[in-house]
Amino acid sequence: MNNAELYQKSNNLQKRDALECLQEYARKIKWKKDVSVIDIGCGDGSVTTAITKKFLPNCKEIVGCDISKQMIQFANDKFSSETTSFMVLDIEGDLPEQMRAEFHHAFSFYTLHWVKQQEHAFKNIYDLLQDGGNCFLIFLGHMPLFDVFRILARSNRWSLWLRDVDKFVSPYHDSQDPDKEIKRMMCKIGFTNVEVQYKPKSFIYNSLEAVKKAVKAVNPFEIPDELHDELLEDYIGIVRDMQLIDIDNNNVEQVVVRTNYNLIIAYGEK
Ligand code: J10
Repeated sequence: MNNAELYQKSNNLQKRDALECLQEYARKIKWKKDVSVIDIGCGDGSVTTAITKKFLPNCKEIVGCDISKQMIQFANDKFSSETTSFMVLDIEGDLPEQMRAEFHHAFSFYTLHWVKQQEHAFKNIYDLLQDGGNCFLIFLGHMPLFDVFRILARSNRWSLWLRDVDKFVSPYHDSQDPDKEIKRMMCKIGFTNVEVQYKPKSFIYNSLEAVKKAVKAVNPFEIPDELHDELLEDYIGIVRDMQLIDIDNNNVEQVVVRTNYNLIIAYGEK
């Protein structure tokens, strides 16, 4: 997931959810004035800039961070300004000392489902916040994309390339009560006024090409470029077997691919 240009063109689902969730939950967030903000897992920087800043008119400083050097390079080239900067940071790693207790608000959109050491990442988010600061995090629970990856990983053709598939499945994909699990973890770390919601969502792609681009933009597996098209064809074959593809006869035989998934929305204060 290092191709910023592709990601920027094919992240409509992620952008829609970030915007919708911020709109819906803005009332619950205790907003501060002249704030310092961190956006964890900022990717290409477009959500940090276009969405987060809309909700933060009094923002003194916003720092977007991501594990990918290529994404950060792209974000700095395209979106950095006097108040906005981007830096490489692995939220699962050790925090630089100077970042501790630096921020009033921490946001994270569509990142934490890639993180295996959940408690370590959440503790880091807690440590990034000043006393009285808060975090607003959205990430995936159950998502059919992970089922398709698992099915591909069981096939003879792809088992070698996708051998570490479970490294890339959301820790909450198979959970019964992820909201309770996360609330318990956040309270244990020390967060207060914790609210976690597990919310069913749906997104429609209007062509198979759009699905392929969206999958390619987030594909975490290291496979040679020349195998990508074949992998995406096989991905679509499984989506077809899962009966997620419909033809809309009212609209000149338009292809409709519906994906139903569950989003985790978490808020906590320090
Ligand atoms: C940074 O963005 C992400 O992590 C987003 C993810 C993992 C979900 C992207 C959703 C896609 C590609 C749709 C999958 C389509 C299906 C028909 C299952």
